[in-house]
Amino acid sequence: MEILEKLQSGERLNYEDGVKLWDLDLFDLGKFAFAIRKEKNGKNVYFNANRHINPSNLCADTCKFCAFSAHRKNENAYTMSDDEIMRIVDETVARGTKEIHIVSSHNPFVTPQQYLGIFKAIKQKYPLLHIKAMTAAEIDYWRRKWKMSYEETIGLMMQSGVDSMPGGGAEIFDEDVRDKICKGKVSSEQWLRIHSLWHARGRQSNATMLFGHIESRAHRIDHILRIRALQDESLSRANGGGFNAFIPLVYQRENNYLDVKGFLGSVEILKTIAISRILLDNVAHIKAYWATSTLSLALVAQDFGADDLDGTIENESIQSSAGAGSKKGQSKRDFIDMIGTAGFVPVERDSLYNQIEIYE
Ligand code: V47
Repeated sequence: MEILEKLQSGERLNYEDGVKLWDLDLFDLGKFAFAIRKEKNGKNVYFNANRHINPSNLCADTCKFCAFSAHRKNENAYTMSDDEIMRIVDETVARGTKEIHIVSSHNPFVTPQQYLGIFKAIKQKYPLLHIKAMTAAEIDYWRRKWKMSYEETIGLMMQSGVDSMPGGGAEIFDEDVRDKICKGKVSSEQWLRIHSLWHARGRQSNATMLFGHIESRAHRIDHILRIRALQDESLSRANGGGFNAFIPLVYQRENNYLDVKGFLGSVEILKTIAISRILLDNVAHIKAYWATSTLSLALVAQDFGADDLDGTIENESIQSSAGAGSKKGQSKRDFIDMIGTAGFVPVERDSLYNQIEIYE
């Protein structure tokens, strides 16, 4: 089989090759993906001590897959005060959290100055705490709502203490699917441009892909290859900017308007992770995000190309609103024990993949 020969030779695969990868069985894909994972990350399984904060769910946009957002007339709509946010940060820092991951809705009643003020206050109080905040979707919302250019917003984020950007808002880049699932939100081209501008400033970010809804397998290949193309461009600047990790997010089907009946099984999820590892030769890390895959499968995924589990999270609202079991996070102890039992080396990392502690 020609595709097997190409995999054996290690040559870069194109779109047609990528589509053909689906014909291989899980163990063939796993074998090649694991070899790449081993070369890039050995037997390390990375995780970090992080805390998700979602300051508001009141959203001007209506993405069909989202169970988290609420209209202003919804009795469950909430917006946290600055004091509430700081209280969460104080508590979590006292527990040893190293990264705060702040993603909010597109709330028309919170000004950019207010939102940026929170980052500034956190950074002032905790200069060593890593702030991962502002998805490309939020940055584009500020363009639509507050007429701010991407460059302006990125400059203000940097001045306010944002260290890296999360990978949210990418969904699926195919324009037809995007029109059906999140019409009006940041376009694929805009999402990629925003990350490119952030990388051009020497900064790092992540890239996600929401899969298992109405997209096809070929759409996933197209998505992954658009990430790879941008990463080529970003790495060619050699200024430290680029994607740290690719994160395939398994679609959760409860409480939303997409009306997807079936649920992806473990084999399709593992194949997607393995194919991501094989195609993304220029992205160092593949995150099996336990919140959407379950921790058990995220551990198995380490044998199929992934090398990271994300973090302890502590409290998660976006995916758990749609059915994921991530509301309360995971303990570091469980991560360490389970990674060890799976035959891997647990490595606590910081947000940029510097190793903090190796638990051997
Ligand atoms: O972009 C929304 C997704 C994302 C659902 O950068 C859903 O380290 C599944 O991007 N089922 C936001 N997913 C979260 C995100 C993220 C998460 C963890 C780590 C990082 C990182 C980024 O949540 C959105 C959207 O794709 N999402 N609804 C759902 N029903």
